[in-house]
Amino acid sequence: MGRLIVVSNRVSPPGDAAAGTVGGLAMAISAALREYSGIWFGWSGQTRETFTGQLSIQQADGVTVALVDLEEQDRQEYYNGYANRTLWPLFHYRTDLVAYERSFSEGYARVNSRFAETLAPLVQPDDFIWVQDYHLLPLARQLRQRDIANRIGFFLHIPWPARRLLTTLPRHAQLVEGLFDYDLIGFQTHDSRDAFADYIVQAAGGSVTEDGVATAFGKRTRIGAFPIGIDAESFASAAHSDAAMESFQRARSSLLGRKMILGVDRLDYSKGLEERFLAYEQFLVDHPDQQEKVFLLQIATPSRDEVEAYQDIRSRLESVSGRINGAFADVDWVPIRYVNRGYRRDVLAGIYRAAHIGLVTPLRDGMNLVAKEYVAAQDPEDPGVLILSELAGAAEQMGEALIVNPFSREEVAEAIRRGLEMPLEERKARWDILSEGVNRDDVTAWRDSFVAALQREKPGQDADRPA
Ligand code: GDG
Repeated sequence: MGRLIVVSNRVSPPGDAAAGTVGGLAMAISAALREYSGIWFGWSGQTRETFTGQLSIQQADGVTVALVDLEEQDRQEYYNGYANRTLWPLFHYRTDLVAYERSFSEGYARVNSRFAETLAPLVQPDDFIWVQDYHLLPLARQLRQRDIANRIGFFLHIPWPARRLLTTLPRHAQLVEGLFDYDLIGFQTHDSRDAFADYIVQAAGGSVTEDGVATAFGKRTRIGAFPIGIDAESFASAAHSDAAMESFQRARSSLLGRKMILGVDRLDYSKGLEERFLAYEQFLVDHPDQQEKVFLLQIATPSRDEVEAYQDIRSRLESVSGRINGAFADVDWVPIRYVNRGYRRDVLAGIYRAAHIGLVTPLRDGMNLVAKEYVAAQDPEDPGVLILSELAGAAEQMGEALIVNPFSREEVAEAIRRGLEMPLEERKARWDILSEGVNRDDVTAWRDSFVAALQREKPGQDADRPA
């Protein structure tokens, strides 16, 4: 079998993952590359005056990392522009935040072409290529134009939007047609897969078979749901590390008999943080006897802060949490501890374990790995309760959580009450099932099922063959 070449916008070398400072996607990719000796290709995060296509190559843990610098205009138009101001809000159902600027789509096309131009000379005939996420939807097309006939798969980490939303995007058909140059397109959920199929049938006049062969634009590809998981084994060992024990003790001793509700998110409007704060406020109003007996610890790590919508949500959250704290706090109790910093992975695992409730209420989310990490970190003899949004991809797999509509303050407030009162026996019964799923459907299962499905496809042929 050939090498695996993973392509993603940003690259986190395995060394960083071991240091415990990277997010869910990076952990997943490191795990995939540990298995197959391969190359991880992506943007260095650096810019220079003019694009040279020069690669910086490093070796780490059997993985070759190949990084390319972009131009400042690329960062603005491709990364801050089309990726994070057009596609991200649209695919998360925030049409009110979508910016359609011609320079953004030009920058997006340019960077995908630059990625292909730089990557193509590295590709050997037996390699298979796995492209990650919404930054690189047109990359296969760009590679095919450079005569790369290898198997190429694509995995979308975020939701695929409903047809009526996608059709608001200028040149949506061109974007979707480009995807047919992949041999396999993976989604997080059946829901996303079905939304894609609906577009193919209703908007593109194509067809999709039961087993996922999609035909349209005179081409065919295969689609499927491949729900991503966490690296359950390494997370379990992080949860038993000295650092985790220490952060667990520190969090628990700060409780003073109170119960802790925990949120952990990138600071992003898709995560529903404002709605979460308001639902928690509703809980305090509905249950005055619970005031001073609980608190909400919200860890929100700043993200994409060059984009205005992210600056806005940050200041809104400061103001809403400040208002709630001002209204409810007492000399020795603050209802919301709102923290804008990141923690090491092992420290985070200890904090998860100390929380009586994991509150995961995104308004839209491809999967949501925090829900899975929260489950993985619990004490089996005294597990906490997961409250999970029905609009997170994870809800398709985690039906034993308390599933809520994140837009309903009443529902979330009621789930908090239920979670706080849930008897040990019920907590254990729910957790047993959740934990089994998190361990079984982990990142290894995700990687293996995607790679196996990609290898079943004939390299580069299905996409070219007339339908
Ligand atoms: C995208 C999709 C999909 C957060 N704070 C800290 C920290 N984190 C880690 C969490 C978790 C990861 O970041 C976040 O993953 P999510 O899945 O929740 O969300 P996105 O970043 O939006 O990821 C999402 C994912 O891709 C994978 O496909 O599930 O739907 O949007 O792992 O633990 N990690 C550390 N310190 C922090 O303070 N170390």
